[in-house]
Amino acid sequence: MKKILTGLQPTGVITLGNYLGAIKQMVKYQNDFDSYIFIADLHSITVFQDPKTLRENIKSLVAIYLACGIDPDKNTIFIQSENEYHTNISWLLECTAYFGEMSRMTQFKDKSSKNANFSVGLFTYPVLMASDILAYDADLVPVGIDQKQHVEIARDIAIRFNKKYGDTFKVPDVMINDKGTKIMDLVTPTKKMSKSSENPKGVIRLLDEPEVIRKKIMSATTDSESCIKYDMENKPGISNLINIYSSITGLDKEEVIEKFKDSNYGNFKKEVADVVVDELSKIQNRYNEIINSYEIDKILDEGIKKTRDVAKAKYELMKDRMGLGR
Ligand code: AQP
Repeated sequence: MKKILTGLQPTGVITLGNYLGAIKQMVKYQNDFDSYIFIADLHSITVFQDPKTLRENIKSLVAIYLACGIDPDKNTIFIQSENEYHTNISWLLECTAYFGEMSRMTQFKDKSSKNANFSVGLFTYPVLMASDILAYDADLVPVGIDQKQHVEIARDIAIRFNKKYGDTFKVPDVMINDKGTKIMDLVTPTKKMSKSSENPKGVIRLLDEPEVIRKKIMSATTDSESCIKYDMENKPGISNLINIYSSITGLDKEEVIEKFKDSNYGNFKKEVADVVVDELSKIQNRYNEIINSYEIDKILDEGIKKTRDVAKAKYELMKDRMGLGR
């Protein structure tokens, strides 16, 4: 059975973008793959996280996975920092990765430009991500299109390592959601919707109250035309709402446009709000049932037990291939 693996950072309550870009795919494919999903807490500390909030976010993210439909019987769920072999592997891979290729990563360029004192971890983040993927010989990595570049670098690192030291890693493929959609910020639709965005009005969080979600969608930035047309360059706001509607309902963009061709922006936004609220309310109800359950620890204990042995074996193989130790 082929393996898929993905991880999300507990940098805040996850967004509609994270859900549609990554989690929904994991749910869709969990019957057909050996699926691994983790909490990328080591990645999250590449920018400062308040320790108390981080710990709360970690637990909340596990509950969100489960509430979204990630089935613990079909997925291995674990916390990245509990498996020390990810960082061990990462160092060995760092020594085969190039400064030039890391410097070209768009996420690094974006995040480092916001702060003069960014961490070295922010720069080497893609190598840790490569370790997460390569440790388990994942065949496919379901991510939003914004993370495609990082999976490509993991491929390059794997190919280079295999060439230098002999066959050690499976070369993974990226798996972008059917619609290949990047969900954009509702206020500034030229920028992606992000957990760590400064303006909360542009971001729909999975645990936002229905009324808050409605308000954010109704006030989403659009344009002065009054025609529902897909044009990401000239009509990014309306195009983003088309993408959201399409990703939630499963309709193609063309079908969405046809359905709303006679609607004005107000009516269209209301319909978008309805489908988002409907989908997220179900998740929220399940979340409230799960968040205080003892099951969470049990699931995480099982996850770490399974993944530590797998990652350790890969680390030992790498050390052997590289001539490390005795
Ligand atoms: N706007 C988006 N549209 C589609 N997919 C998205 N993803 C993130 N934003 C969008 C996908 O969600 C997964 C989560 O990735 P992450 O938590 O490791 O970090 P990220 O990509 O950096 O997500 P954020 O929300 O922007 O977090 P912060 O603000 O902390 O940097 C990935 O699969 C990503 O593609």
